Amino acid sequence: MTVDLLLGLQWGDEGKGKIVDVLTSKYDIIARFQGGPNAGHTLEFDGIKHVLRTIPSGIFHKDSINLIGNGVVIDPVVFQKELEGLAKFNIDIHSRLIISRKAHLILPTHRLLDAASEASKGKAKIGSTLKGIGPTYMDKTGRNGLRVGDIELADFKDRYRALADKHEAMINFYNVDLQYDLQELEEEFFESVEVLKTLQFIDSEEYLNKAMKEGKTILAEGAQGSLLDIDFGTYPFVTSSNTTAAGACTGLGIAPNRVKEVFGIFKAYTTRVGSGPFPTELFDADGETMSRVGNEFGAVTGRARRCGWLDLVALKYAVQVNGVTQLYMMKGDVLSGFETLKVCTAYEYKGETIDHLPYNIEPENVKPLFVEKKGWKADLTAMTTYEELPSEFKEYIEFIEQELEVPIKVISVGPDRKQTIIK
Ligand code: 2SA
Ligand code: MG
Repeated sequence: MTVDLLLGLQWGDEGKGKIVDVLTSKYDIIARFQGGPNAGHTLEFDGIKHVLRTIPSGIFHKDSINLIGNGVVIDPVVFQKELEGLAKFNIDIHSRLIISRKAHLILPTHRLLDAASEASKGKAKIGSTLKGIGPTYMDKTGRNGLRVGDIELADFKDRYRALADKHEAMINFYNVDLQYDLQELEEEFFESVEVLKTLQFIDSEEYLNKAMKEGKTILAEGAQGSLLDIDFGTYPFVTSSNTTAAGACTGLGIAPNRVKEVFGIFKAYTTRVGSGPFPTELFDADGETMSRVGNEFGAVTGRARRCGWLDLVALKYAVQVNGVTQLYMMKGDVLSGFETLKVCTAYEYKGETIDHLPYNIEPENVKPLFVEKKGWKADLTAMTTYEELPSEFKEYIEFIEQELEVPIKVISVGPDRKQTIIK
């Protein structure tokens, strides 16, 4: 059997959580392969809104197994809170959620190091979520990290101490003003580790490959977006993991030839939270409308997301790097009411017109070139079939399909599970 991938094609917050939730009934296993509690995957159903952080978005379906892969970084403290938040739903977490022993642990000092690093950068800060993501992946690649499997070792506390001491020295090195009570943070950490320990730890690569042999279906759920990929994103304003398709192979232990469909999720416009270049960003009333109507605030940090027109140059790049086979378009409903819509189809770069993403997309190097599309007035949120959609919206969709050369199979017109149109 094969694996399907679901990825965000922009700077995150495309609506991956909703789509995984909609799709899960088709899959036996939902697996997260990278990122950590920097993610905020929002799901809405039966009038309930819920934000997931580390736990895969299939957790609300009673027949699916949810797996946290080796490529994910787990903060036991945030994870415990996430479990507490799920308690009211009466989910049998212990039979539905399994965790790779090879996933790395976020220590309280990783969070502090994240804050110290950001403070030391001043205006050049990444705009990280301050969840300790960067420092944890640094320890992973630097071969210093602690993994979930280490919790089962007799000398876990010693290993913890050695790493935390090293971190303290590093925090001091940054020489920034940071107030914290490490003892308190550590007490909280070790309490949460006990909670984490009650879950099933597995060797996820073994588990998944065996499951495939047995004919089980797997959906790999990405977090953040392709333009935040550590290799292909707008470096250094990126996250610290591979958010693109290849990340699913390394983050789960799945061979590339096992991957079948790659579902690329994108918003009908563009948003970005945190620092870094954003060629189609708006600073006017149109941007404000997107922000307000789309309720564009970080699901984790509450930060206002920057908004702008759809950028097909960047999307084309993401489609290519991921090998996207089907597109899912989110939040088309937010664009209702605009007289005209702009779509960026090329950049002016060093006096030339280009249609690919250059090395440097800082505003002084890149000017977006737009085509205009006619807007529509109708409220889309109650529409349930493609036929019902206004002709201008259909033209917008078809234009994007032509430019990206990939079909748009699903159109989301609202946050609820039910507000999903299959084309
Ligand atoms: P980090 O914390 O080291 O991964 O931050 C590095 C950059 O990656 C961005 N990033 C995100 N962008 C969009 N959404 C994310 N998740 C939350 C959400 C974000 C929030 O779903 O809304 O609540 O603010 C996410 N996580 C990381 C981040 O903004 C940095 O630019
Ligand atoms: Mg999000």
